[in-house]
Amino acid sequence: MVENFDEWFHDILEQADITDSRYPIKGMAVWRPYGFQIRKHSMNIIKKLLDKDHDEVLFPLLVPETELAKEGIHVKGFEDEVYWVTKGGKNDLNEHLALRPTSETAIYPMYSLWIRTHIDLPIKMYQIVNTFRYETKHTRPLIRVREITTFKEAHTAHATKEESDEQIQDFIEMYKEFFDDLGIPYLISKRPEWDKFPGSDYTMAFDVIMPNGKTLQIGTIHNLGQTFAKTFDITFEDKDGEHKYVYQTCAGVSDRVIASVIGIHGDDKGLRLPPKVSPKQVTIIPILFKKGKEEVLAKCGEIKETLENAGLRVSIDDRDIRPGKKFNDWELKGTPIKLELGPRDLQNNITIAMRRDEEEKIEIPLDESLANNIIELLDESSKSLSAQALAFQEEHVKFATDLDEVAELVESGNVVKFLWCGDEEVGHEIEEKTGYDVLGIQEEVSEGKCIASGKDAKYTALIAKTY
Ligand code: PR8
Repeated sequence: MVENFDEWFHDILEQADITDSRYPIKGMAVWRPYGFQIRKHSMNIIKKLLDKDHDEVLFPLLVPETELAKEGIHVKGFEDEVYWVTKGGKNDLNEHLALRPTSETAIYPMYSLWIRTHIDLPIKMYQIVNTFRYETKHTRPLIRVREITTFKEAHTAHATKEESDEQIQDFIEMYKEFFDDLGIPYLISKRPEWDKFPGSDYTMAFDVIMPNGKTLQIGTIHNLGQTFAKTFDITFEDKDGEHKYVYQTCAGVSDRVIASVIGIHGDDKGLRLPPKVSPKQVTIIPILFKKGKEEVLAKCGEIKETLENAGLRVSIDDRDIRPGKKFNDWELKGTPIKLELGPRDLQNNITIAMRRDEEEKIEIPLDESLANNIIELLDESSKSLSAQALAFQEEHVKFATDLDEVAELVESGNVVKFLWCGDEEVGHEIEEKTGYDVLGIQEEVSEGKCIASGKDAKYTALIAKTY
């Protein structure tokens, strides 16, 4: 799988019924029922986190050209990626309408109308919508798509710069909680100047290391300063009676989160889903013979009901096919726990549990402790997936002291930490010489020399092959 991760990833999406890329538009795929469920459960986690202090809203998909064009730096960043609606039926439209590549230019003109005084602040809103980007780099399902079907975008406005910086920290904590729930480890860094969000003051990013060593940016948080406030005239009357521009932030995650769940936890047999997002957490597989068939199925039904009453998502695979085939299918689909029940188990009043994350078979008594035992197994399985993923990340971040060593380590599947003076030209030089991307800076340092310029180092930074 590691040797050929891209192929594995492509195949598993089709085999496990996640998406179907045969839809006849490049970069746009269909969510199939199993994938849709994973997507739904993942979205529910982030929604729950946002609902604590954000309001959910829904803006139109189309953005007038005049609004999109208003913020010069922003539009420059997106101009090659925008899809345009230019006709309504047979009529040419007077004003071209953009399919939102992201919604700053749709939302902020409305913020300008809604925000009047300091009492209206802070304003914190989010929406989960589809956005469109005419990506010119190689498209890949979930990873780089042209219709981002699951774009969670949060947009906040504050009275002071300090509050906006605090909001960035709040988003970082929120994303940590989100990714922790999915068992996804991450590297957080501040993007270099040349890679920050168009129009922002600074960008904080979450990257994950995929099994082939390439990193995937799975979430970004941007401090927009007052740039958009000035463009869209978003002002408020402060306590002192003065009219001031707001400070803004925005933060986004996308379908890529699902890609990372699939890629990071999967193995040669298929998916290994964290219980929190798995469509079913327990799949019961009856072992049926002619004799005793009814009793076994009846007991499976009872188990299902008991577990569902305990809040779990459970299914019985009663298809008329060999049990071996069912086991393989559910290994492929990554159900966290399989429960096997045959006539002999029924006699002994037990069921055999198998966790997807390990080979061992465990006998579970069919008594009042059943639900608790299963919940405990799910919990262990969730922790073990997280621990394995974290161990992988820890093994794959290495420190290098010269550019040759950087190349050696990146080529063998690592992300590399190095000392950097922080100068932009030196950063570009490092990227040009190595052919990799500087992800961003992590900590400030007071000792050591820059890997490329030999000047005093200011930061530790990360460099990697990226998606
Ligand atoms: C913003 N505005 O837009 P961002 N396919 C899949 N995922 C993608 C793609 C793509 N083509 N492009 C980006 N992403 C801000 C924040 C509102 C919200 C994912 O930020 O352009 C990446 O994981 O950085 C990225 O981190 C996230 O969307 C947000 O996009």
